[in-house]
Amino acid sequence: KIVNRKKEEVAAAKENVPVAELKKSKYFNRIPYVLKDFLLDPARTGIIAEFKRRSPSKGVINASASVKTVTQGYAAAGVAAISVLTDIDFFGGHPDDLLEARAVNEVPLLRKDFIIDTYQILEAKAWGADIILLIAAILTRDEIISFAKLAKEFGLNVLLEVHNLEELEKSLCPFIDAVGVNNRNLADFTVDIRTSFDLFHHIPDAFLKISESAISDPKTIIELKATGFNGFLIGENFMKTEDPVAAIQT
Ligand code: IGP
Repeated sequence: KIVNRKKEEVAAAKENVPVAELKKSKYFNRIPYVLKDFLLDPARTGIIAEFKRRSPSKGVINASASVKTVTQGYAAAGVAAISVLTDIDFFGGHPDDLLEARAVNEVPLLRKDFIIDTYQILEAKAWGADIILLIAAILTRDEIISFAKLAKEFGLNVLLEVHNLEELEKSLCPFIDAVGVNNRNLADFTVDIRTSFDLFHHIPDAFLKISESAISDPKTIIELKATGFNGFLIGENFMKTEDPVAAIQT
C-alpha cells in the first residue's frame, strides 16, 4: 500500500522538480556529516531523536510541535542525530520539515521515508540530509546495493533497516554504514524489543548498530548499550508529550 502510493508520489515529484532543479539546491553540494563520528562521540547520548507528527499505527502523536523548536531542543540535549519524517500521507511529515531542521542544526539529519527510487536519494541530498534509510522489507537485494552505492557516492550515510535475520542476510553489502533493527513489525505493527537483542549477534562488527522503535525507558537503553548497540532511535516517547524538548531532557 505504502509502496504503491510512493511510486505515484515519486513519479509526480520527478515531473514537478527535475533532477537538474534538485541539483541547484544550496545544500546539494554540502558535505554530509559522518554518522559514526557522532554516534561514537562519548560526549553524546547515542540517541537519534525523531520528529514525527503521526503514524499509521498510532494516529496523531503531536499535531502542534514546531520542527525548529523541537529539533533544536533535541540537538541541545546531545543527540547523535535527528530523524525527520518527510512522508506526507502516512506520517504527516514534509520535505520542508527537513529543510527547516537543516537550516538551524549542526548534527546529522536522517531523511526518514520509504526510499524506493534513486530520485529520492537526490532529494535527500537537496534537502540537506546526511543519512538515508533503506528498509529491507520493501526492497530487493539489488535495489539495496544500487541505492546504497549511489548514496555513498554522494557522501550520504546509509542506515539499513531490518526486522529479522532473513532481511539482514539478504541486505548486507559494503555500502551500508549502520544496521537498524526495527523492533516494530511493519506488517502488523506489533513491537518487541527482544528483536534487537536477538538480531544483535548476527550483525557483523563492521557496521554501526542501532535499535529502532518502541524504546521508552532509560533501563532499555542501558541494556541495549551493554549488548553493544551504538544508537537508539526514539520518536513517539518524546513526540507524544506536549513538550518533546522537556521529555528528552529527563
Ligand atoms: C521511531 P518510535 O516507536 O520511538 O516512535 O519509533 C522509529 O523507529 C519509527 O518511527 C520507524 C519508522 C520506520 C517510521 C522505524 N522505521 C520506517 C517510518 C518508516
